[in-house]
Amino acid sequence: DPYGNEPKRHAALKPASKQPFNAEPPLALLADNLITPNELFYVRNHLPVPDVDAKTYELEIFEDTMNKEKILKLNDIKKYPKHSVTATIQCAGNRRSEMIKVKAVKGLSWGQAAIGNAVWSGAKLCDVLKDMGITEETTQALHVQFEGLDTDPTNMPYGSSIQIEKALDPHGDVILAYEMNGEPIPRDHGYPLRVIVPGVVGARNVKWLGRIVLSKEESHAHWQQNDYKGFAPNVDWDTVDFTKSPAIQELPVISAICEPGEGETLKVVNGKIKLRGYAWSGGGRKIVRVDVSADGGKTWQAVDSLESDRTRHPRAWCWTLWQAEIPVHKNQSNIQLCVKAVDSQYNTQPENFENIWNLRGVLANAYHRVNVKIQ
Ligand code: MTE
Ligand code: MO
Repeated sequence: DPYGNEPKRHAALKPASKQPFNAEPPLALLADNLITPNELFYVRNHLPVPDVDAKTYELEIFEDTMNKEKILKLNDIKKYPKHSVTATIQCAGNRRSEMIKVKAVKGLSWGQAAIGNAVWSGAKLCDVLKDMGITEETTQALHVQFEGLDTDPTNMPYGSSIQIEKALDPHGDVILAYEMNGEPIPRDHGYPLRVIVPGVVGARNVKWLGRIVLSKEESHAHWQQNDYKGFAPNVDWDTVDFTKSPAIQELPVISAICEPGEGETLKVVNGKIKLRGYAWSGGGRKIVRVDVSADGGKTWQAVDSLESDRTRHPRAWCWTLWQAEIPVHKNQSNIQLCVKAVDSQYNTQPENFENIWNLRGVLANAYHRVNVKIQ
């Protein structure tokens, strides 16, 4: 049984699938902590979790255009300067369950909690590469491919790739991480080593990292070539050509209301109700504003309370938690709450899912709408 040796999971994680294990925490809990506790961090596994022995673990790095190779043990990686980065990781399919309401899509029906924020510590990939003599001046590689130690029944590992510019940029903060929130990375999240690519879609943050290949070509893996790409709403499974869209890298701006939840009945206090949630943008863009509405998006107000870390654009990898108090009229019984965020490039979110529907249900970042009753 390939799933006979899975790690223990927190009872609060709600599985979207059990084998492979995929689960998200309750949305209300997500807004409690700027740093998501390890045991409540969403889990997205495509394959069984490998059981890796840190003592015998080896990472292979191969540069194809210079024909250079290096093998590193975990202790070799720990000799490089330890760098910590607070980075939010989000699955491309986060909030897919809302897009599904427009029309069916293929993929796990994630709610709004396939996202989390953690402090990741390890060696900077650019330091390790520099040590191998791999720099912008020397390499002709265009992509950095990552392979996991998790394999499918035909022995193919999970894999994906990022662009070389991101990997070599010291301000890109790409990390070979062995710690998550000050602890060894839990098995579900990539023990003993995972690559963290801040600002970039979860799928490229490869867990149980076994091999890195610098190449003129992108990863040939399914998850780079035939998955995690966006398409126009008219493209269906009969007409889709995966070679026609680029692989998703940086994610667009997104936000969600974590509390109240859909269908809740709320008490009005001093003519106002309370909302909390998160907002985040990919590519190191900072959240500069969050707007909320209590009338389905007709009128808006900016929220006063934004909590994040002190990083700036274009290295703002950490999400923003927000809290708002919004006036409501007592004579209304059913209202629709909405949220949209604005990032440091003044990008904002699309109004509805009809315009951004795609067959894989990715990039689901329309306004988050929550219908509630007023007491
Ligand atoms: N890495 C490996 N080796 N295998 C995987 O299945 N899933 C990817 C990515 N890295 C995956 C992987 C996807 S799609 C996401 S969204 C994130 O890991 C999820 O990370 P998490 O489980 O730590 O939240
Ligand atoms: Mo994902």
